[in-house]
Amino acid sequence: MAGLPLTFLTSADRVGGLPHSAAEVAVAGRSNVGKSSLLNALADQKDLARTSKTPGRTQLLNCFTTPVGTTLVDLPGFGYAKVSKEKRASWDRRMRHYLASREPLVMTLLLVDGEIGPTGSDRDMLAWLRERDLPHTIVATKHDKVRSSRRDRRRRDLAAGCEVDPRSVLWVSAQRGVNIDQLRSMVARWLKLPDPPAGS
Ligand SMILES: Nc1nc2c(ncn2[C@@H]2O[C@H](COP(=O)(O)OP(=O)(O)OP(=O)(O)O)[C@@H](O)[C@H]2O)c(=O)[nH]1
Ligand SMILES: [Mg+2]
Repeated sequence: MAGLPLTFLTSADRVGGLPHSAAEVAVAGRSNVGKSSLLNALADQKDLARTSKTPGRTQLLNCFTTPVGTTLVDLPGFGYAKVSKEKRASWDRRMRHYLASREPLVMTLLLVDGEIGPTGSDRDMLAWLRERDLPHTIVATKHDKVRSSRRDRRRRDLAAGCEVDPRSVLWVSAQRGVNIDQLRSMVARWLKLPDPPAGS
């Protein structure tokens, strides 16, 4: 499947600044977990979303649109320790307010670092989503960073930490393209994108 047809539309500092949407998917996760990199991999575009070695790069609600009027939002990362408490609290509020109030939101991808996750802040986020019955899918990132001999164990530990079945965790690598096609099909369905022509 080809890259998802996503175009940058706007960066909003609050939910009210986002456009009308027929259906929206959000990408959430700790700072530096690989949200923006994953988005670029899904779209098969190098610089669609800005990525950085410095955590805390994405601070606004970055909105991308599709040709069918649906949208995808790259959220600010949570749990970044190196900014002031106030700043962290303000990003966190913005993100939770968005998740709790954004009407077109049909799915949140909760990214967990495949090498180290889930952390306490990941588990907090997961509990918060579950409490509110918000639809979410756990996506583990950075598959390429874990040695193949360790992956089964890592998958089991990650799933146990998230209290889900190991088989339900999709583990991707934005860098190597691992399982990106599978995630693309899932996101395409949520975003109501037409099936690609056979053979493409
Ligand atoms: N090895 C490897 N590194 C990755 C992968 N995905 C992301 N990274 C690296 O992880 C770092 C953070 O990636 P970003 O995509 O900017 O992370 P983010 O979650 O958007 O971070 P914030 O915007 O700060 O919340 C960068 O140095 C990326 O190159 C991956 O699949 N494999
Ligand atoms: Mg980012």
